[in-house]
Amino acid sequence: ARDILSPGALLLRGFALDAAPDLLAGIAAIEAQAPFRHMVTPGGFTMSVAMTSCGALGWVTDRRGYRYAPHDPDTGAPWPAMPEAFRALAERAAAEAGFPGFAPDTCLINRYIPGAKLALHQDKDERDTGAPIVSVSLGLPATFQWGGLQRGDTVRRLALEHGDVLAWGGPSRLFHHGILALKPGHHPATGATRLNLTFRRAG
Ligand code: MD5
Ligand code: FE
Repeated sequence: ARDILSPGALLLRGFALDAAPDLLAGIAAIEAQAPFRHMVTPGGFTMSVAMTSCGALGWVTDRRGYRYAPHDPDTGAPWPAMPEAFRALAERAAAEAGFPGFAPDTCLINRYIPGAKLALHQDKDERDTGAPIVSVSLGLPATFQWGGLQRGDTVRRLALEHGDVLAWGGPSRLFHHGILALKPGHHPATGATRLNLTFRRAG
């Protein structure tokens, strides 16, 4: 199924189901090189979501701010390469949503345990916001919130499940969004966690 959420924003239910085992194997290999960590925001809060990255760049935050960096600050090593299965899925999803030729240079991997959440925010650390963002949900379901360009715009809620893919581009690219606190549960593919892959063109 293919639902248009707003201009340029598409929900592809189950689009990543076939690729999910390969994606999970890829995450296991990446986390062996670049472990999940809880980063600190510029305001001094430790994030409840654990993160790591692959690709030429990785998203990082610390007291100095949010940015993309070519090296993992925890190890000093370059981020692990983006697996071909990741890149191919993101390109296919973007094309399906009307953004052919998407060439992500980073994939942020978010890991949620029960209670973990991501407050309403905009993704605006990327150099070129003309490129779309592709997001893949794996494991436990979550409630996604999405609003509009303004912080005060009406916020809608959407249940995201294992294998669901969202593509955000065009006028929706800078919409506010967040994830409500994860509810406890068990998923056969990921156990007690939710994993999210976010593909971006950051550099
Ligand atoms: C997640 N991650 O489920 C979400 C999925 C992040 C983040 O938000 O920044 O790591 S990304 C969903 C997204 C991306 C870009 C635009 C919009 C939503 N949007 O306009 O709603 O861990
Ligand atoms: Fe975001």
